[in-house]
Amino acid sequence: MTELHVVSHVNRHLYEGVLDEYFRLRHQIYVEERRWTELARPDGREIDQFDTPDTIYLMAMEGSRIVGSHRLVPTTGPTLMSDVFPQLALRGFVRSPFAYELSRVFVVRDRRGDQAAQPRVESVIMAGTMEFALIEGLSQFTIVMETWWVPRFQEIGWNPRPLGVAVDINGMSCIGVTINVSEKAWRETCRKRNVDRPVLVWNGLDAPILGRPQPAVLRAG
Ligand code: COA
Ligand code: U4Y
Repeated sequence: MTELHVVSHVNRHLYEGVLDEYFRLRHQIYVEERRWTELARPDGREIDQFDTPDTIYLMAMEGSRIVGSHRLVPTTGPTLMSDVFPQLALRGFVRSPFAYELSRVFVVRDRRGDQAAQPRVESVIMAGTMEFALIEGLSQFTIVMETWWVPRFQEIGWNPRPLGVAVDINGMSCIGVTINVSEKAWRETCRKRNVDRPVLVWNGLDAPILGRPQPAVLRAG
């Protein structure tokens, strides 16, 4: 089965080759396939201002081949929602050490849909993303997404809550949402998508990896 590797600044030295291939794949998928041309770069790597040392990548791997990925950006710093599309969060955007923004989810072409792998790579990514959040004690995801994701999320037991109304962005109907992390949502994703075990791989990391800010009372002395 496809495995989902957790990659942070702590273990990225173990994934240098993989990461370079990852940014090339993003260029192929987002710039060439989806035609999000504002993301084009002359070096053929799609890297933006949210690829920082604080970013966490969940890499779907078949052996040494990347077959998909998901990006997690802390909401305590700049995010797509706060810095690029604040108009999507009329109710105000989330800033919390317990909330991460999800973006750049993809599956390589020959692994999409039902035919390629069982469970589907996309299922492993979604189940593994919820698994990651539960292990790390996160409470929420925020997402800037095209509206066609809403029924897809509902199908797997995630319950997107709109932060505003849908807005046209580059010809696409987009919306800002939050999604609560819960064991129930993880179980539902696994059940609906035939994922029968945890999928995360923590090479060179001791889970959980995210430092939590200590309450003031503990910092004092
Ligand atoms: N617009 C509308 N619906 C889309 C879509 C798009 N650009 N891309 C996928 N879908 C929906 C469709 O309902 C599709 O069903 P269909 O077969 O009836 O068209 C369904 O998703 C399944 O998509 P598919 O591509 O077969 O497989 P998947 O579930 O394995 O992977 C993605 C889904 C989105 C991960 C994959 O299509 C992908 O990597 N796309 C390119 C990257 C991307 O656009 N990511 C999302 C924005 S960050
Ligand atoms: C960036 C400027 O689709 N523009 C940027 C930057 C809307 C537009 O955002 C542009 C991206 C995720 C991009 C496009 O025209 C779904 C999803 N997310 C998009 C993303 O980038 O991941 C953003 C909305 S698309 O050109 N744009 N980046 N500066 N830096 C999704 C995530 C997780 C899931 C499911 C769906 O679990």
